[in-house]
Amino acid sequence: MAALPATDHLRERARAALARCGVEHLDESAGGGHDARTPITGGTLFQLAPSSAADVDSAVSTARSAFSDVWRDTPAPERGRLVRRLGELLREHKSDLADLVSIEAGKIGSEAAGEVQEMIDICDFAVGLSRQLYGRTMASERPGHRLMETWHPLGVVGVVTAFNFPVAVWSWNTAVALVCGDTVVWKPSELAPLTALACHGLLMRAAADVGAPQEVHRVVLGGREAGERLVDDERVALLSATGSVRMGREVGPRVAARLGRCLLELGGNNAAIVAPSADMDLALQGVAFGAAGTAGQRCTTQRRLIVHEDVADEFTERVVEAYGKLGERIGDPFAEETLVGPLIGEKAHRSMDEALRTAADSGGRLLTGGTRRLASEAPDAYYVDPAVVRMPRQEDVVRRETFAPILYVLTYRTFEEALELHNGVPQGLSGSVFTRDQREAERFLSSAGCDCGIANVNIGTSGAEIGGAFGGEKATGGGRESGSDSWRAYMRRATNTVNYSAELPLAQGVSFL
Ligand code: UN1
Repeated sequence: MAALPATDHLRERARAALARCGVEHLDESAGGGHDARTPITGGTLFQLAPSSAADVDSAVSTARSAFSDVWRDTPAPERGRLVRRLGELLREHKSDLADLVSIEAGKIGSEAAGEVQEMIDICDFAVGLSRQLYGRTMASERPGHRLMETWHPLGVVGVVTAFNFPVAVWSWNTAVALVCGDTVVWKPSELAPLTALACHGLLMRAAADVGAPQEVHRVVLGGREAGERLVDDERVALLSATGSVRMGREVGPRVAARLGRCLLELGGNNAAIVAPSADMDLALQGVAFGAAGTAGQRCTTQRRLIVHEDVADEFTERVVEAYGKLGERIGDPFAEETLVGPLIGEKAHRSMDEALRTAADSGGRLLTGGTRRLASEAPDAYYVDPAVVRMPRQEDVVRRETFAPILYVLTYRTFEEALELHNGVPQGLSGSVFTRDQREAERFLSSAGCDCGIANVNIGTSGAEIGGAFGGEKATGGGRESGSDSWRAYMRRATNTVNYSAELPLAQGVSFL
């Protein structure tokens, strides 16, 4: 592995990018603070002061007042101007934000830039949406009556995000919530506070530029406690949380207990089926990016390959060969040739190791990868060769999501068997089939086919566009964010009946008085 950049260099690069995004001053704590680290070297960049309970409360109060005093009554197209300005600033600062994403999440340059592009795209989408928050008008059963639905802002939206898409997922929620008339309190991952401060800085600049109140958005930093305060705060009308299934199982019931709304985007355990008729070159590209891209740290990462037994040996060999080539391109995400950056940290590496051991104990055969590349100058950085493991059956370890680059290979004989394996996991985020057989493709997309929120044909499991609704079923939590009509989750619906006649007929023909 080529030499890694020094932590000092990354710190200065981060500082410069932050300053350009309007964050001149970091609230650094002299000890006892929370480390902002980079997985590139495993080194500490800054020590930041976490938000106290009082800070979280005051962020919610501020956002709540901005909501009720100004924002909910600001016309939606006017609210769209704020998001349009944010989109412009994101374009201007694309490389600054991409640098920060690489530094904090370890993404390679093109993926970091892609993540920022995803933010720009959702801003464009949300600006259009600001003139399209349509309600329906229905035919009333009564003469001289109008029946319709109107949509109204909800209130404060609490946004809790994960390290792996530190900025895109925030933007899906925030761009849409802001045009819907909500205000936002964001708790980013503890592992990615710097990207959050930069986004907040740009949004504050956008607000100043268009004359919108800056209080529409607040950031709180910290770990579990800060998140819990948002979860339990009755003033948070919608809690949108991205993270593990375990986190969702805690958050969901707590928000439900106060009858709040929840939007959950939890773990995936995504599979691609490769049928004998597939275009194998295309399938190989889709599988390599889906399984090894982002070092296996997307919710949409492909974790299982379900390949027909007639083509299993040949296709798996090609995957292993492709992984061999990737092996020469693991390392510093800022280096042009790198395709696989670091794991986020020691814990991720430990889970990967444990999963590989459990898989081996369950009859799995490691075909490639799994070894750590130790960089002598950065003993706390975790670079690994993406792994491929052939499994005799879909054992428990395969049914769990391990947030690391492990691809389990399973084989099938009939398409029904493939579907059964595909759906035979607790999670339901994304799935795909590579086939040239139209019947298989349609069957996969049918009601009895893939049971995920995202189902693709001849495209891998990851890399969704923002225009569609993003999210999954079963243990993935059921939430939908980003495009299509996901905006409805951020608004409340009122059904209105207006009587413009001189009579008062009752519905269902009821008579009274
Ligand atoms: C995530 O991993 O939480 O579809 C989000 C994708 C990206 C978003 C992933 N557009 O892979």
